[in-house]
Amino acid sequence: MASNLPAATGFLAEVRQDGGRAVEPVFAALGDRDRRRERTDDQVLHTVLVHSGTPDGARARTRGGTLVFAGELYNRDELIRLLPGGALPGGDAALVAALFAAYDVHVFRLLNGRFAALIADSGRAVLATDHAGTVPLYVSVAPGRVLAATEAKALRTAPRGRPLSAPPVRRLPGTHQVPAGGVLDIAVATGACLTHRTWTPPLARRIMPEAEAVDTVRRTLERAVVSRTGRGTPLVVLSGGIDSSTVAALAARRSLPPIDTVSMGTDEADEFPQARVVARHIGSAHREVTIPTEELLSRLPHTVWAAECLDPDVVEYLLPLTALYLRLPRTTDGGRRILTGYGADIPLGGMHRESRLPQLDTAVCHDMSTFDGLNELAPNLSGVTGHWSTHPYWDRDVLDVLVSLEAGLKRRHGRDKWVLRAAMDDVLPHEVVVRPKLGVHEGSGTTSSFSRLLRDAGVPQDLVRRAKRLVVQEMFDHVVVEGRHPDEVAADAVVERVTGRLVPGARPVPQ
Ligand code: IOT
Ligand code: MG
Repeated sequence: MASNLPAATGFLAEVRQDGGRAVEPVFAALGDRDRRRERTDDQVLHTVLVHSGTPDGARARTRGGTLVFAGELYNRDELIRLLPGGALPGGDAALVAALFAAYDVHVFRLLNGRFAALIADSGRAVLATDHAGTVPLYVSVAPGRVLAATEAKALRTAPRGRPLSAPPVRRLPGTHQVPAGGVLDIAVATGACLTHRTWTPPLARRIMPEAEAVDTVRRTLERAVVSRTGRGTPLVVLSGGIDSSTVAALAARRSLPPIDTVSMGTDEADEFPQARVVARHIGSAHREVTIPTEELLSRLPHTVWAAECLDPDVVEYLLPLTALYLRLPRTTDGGRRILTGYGADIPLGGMHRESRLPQLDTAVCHDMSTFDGLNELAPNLSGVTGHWSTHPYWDRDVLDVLVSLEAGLKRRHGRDKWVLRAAMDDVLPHEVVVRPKLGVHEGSGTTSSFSRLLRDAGVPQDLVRRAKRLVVQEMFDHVVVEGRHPDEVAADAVVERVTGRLVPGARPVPQ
């Protein structure tokens, strides 16, 4: 059901005063392409939207121009109340455009959503991401020309842009990533750029009685799940751990027909029994997908292609999910709306098997100040098969609550993520509520099989981490910088080259 997805899931937009030829973009995101060229004031706006049937909802007129919007909003009701007479504009793009007339760039401080946006208006190009930059946005700027796209590879053939005070993209000189919770307000004629921050992770911690904390987490999460389920039957990617089981259970409570759940495993490891307990409990229509390890590892280039991520740890988290999404082809009904439990461990310190509170909060502070640019929440992971994924734990309100709870509510009574577990005590089976964390990279054997691939190629154990980083970098160069399709990039050939560079004379270990 196309109408159940956002009007657009990606775009390229080119604002120019100098004429010139439009850039022909490549995207990992699957979908129809809608191209348009329009003249606004003294500039030309050329856009390519990635969509699944209703691209008009992703464009809206502003007073002096046009807004393009990829993604969706989760606080429409609140936002509509801000309009004169509570007028109800059509889609999310129209709502943001109407609010831009009243608030200008500060409209982006009001939004709780998952989006990237560009407004070409009266000689300005305004670029914005949601609070957490969950839909990545890249930009290249020169006097008289602003190019922006939701994938860096779409800008690979752009003429070189000028330096900006935003993070540069590896080996694409002049291309930058718009920061999470960032707005760039660019004067097109000169390329001068003003940066605003619309969100920053809370630094202070809130002290609350247990019951109040538990209740706040439950209510905020419920709202985040409900605003993401859409009209059709949602699909939840379910590991059976507390994070995704919570999302599935809350989605199931709001849905009359059974929701769909799917679990992936490999021929080496799975968490199928754990996920089955949850699926049975909530009455979901559940599927299990077993992916051979060889197939899993062959999806490394696809993962880097979709996420445009250079961090080898994050690529290991995303690889099993990408391999799963590639096993869920889009049907004639269109792409699915997929909910995940991704990201819960970041504000709750769930990755840190550590009971001391200072260490826990140090980890939370570190992770909340380093997530930007990793693209681990990027919609393109499921977008490669035309699906739209969304992550309730990184809802702006949920994140504000979870990050700001004092560490003693996150680790309590000997349990990690205590406040979340306690919030779900009456909804999930006890064994699920108390199940210790197993990361997707562990539960699917991804970390160990990627390490083994390198060791078998001749990389000594102490160089495996370094080799993983180099493999991911080389894949990035092929599928982002050179714009190659990941099917043309053989993971084992890359591994062989990296091994050769790292360990000259290495001989593959006989199998
Ligand atoms: P993990 O929490 O295991 O998995 C993330 C999500 O992927 C789950 O909530 C679930 O929706 C889905 N998932 C996991 N395993 C399966 C499976 N077998 N079948 C189907 N769906 C599955 C890593 C991690 O442990 O993922 N992600 C962490 C931390 C990220 C660290 N990043 C950072 N510091 N910037 C997370 O918070 O999700
Ligand atoms: Mg998790």
